[in-house]
Amino acid sequence: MKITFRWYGENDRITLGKIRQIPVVTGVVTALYDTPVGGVWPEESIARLTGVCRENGLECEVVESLPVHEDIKLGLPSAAGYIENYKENIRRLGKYGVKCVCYNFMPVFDWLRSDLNYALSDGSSALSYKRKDILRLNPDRSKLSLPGWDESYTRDGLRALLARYENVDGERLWDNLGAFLSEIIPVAEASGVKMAIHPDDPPWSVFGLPRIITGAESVRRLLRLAPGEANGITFCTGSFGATGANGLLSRRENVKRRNGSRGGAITDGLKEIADAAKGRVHFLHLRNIEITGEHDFHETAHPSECGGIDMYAVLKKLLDDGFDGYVRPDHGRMIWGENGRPGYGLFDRALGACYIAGLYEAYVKERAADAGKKRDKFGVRRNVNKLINNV
Ligand code: DNO
Repeated sequence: MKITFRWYGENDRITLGKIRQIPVVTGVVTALYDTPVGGVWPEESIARLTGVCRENGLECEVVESLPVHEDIKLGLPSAAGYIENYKENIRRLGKYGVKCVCYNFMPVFDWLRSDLNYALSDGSSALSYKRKDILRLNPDRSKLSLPGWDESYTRDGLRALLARYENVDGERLWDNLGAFLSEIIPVAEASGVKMAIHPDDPPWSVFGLPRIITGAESVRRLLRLAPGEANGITFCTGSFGATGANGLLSRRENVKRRNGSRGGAITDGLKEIADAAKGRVHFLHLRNIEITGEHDFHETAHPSECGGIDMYAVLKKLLDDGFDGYVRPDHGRMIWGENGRPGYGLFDRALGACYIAGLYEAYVKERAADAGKKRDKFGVRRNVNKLINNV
């Protein structure tokens, strides 16, 4: 498992020099931000991007995100050309050493929150989602500028796009995803690139648009759409966890359970997703959240005690199942007066990276100790028997 950190390219205030000083991080997760969605990423830009990371002592093996053009999600005739471009991007990225590509299939919007500065009791702030505040927004009319959105939409452009989705329900979206995957997965396989779809965030329909990557059943269906190891997922704890349907516990219940006789436990819902995705989790986003109501939650610091997700239990389950991909601390809070890109400040994410490294070290050492014990129990005895028999 490799611990990585998201970097927004050369305009990111958080420089590679700073990221490099986070003791456990070996690589960055990045993208090109100046090519319009649907275009082909210039090879010189990819070479420069991966080169500058390496010069700074960091690997550049994960691209997040390689956005999917809306025409592909809509299944329009123009999708064919955009799919060709997408394939070319995968080939080019593979050529420059990228091994994992994170993307999503959410119509129009990427992740969505109602408040980017939700105050936590310790004086820090985090991202939050309140259903009633979202329902009050009309993306068509209100002046919304959220970081998950493509800022290049004009109000009219957005209105026209939303209108196009009126004919696209969940099933149509699945068909369009299937058509996309059957084209790109073979190219990814041939290019040594693993495709890791990001779950919908939050995992329910917003503004009447369908959202389909929401839980275990969706993962099973996704994997059926295209054979091949390259067809996999980003296991995002905060996205999958945001719905009670995936069995997230409240923080209080979670702490009780951890302190109880059974010790840390992965919830049944997250376990089912992990089981469904076994062998196909290529990327892991560790983010903790607290559910405060039906379709209401806010993000928290990464450690298990701070939110509803038992991070150790999730990581252990994935590692026990053979996960050996990339992990990154996902959204952090704003702490120590930092004023940065929502969810993507330096300080709290750096704390998150070290926390993940701590969990991982404990896991690896526990495993080694267990293996040692087993050796003593069987290996040593067998050797002794052999010695005795030889005498
Ligand atoms: C949020 C991220 C997502 C993710 C995209 C991948 O912070 O996890 O925006 O990058 O959905 O396509």
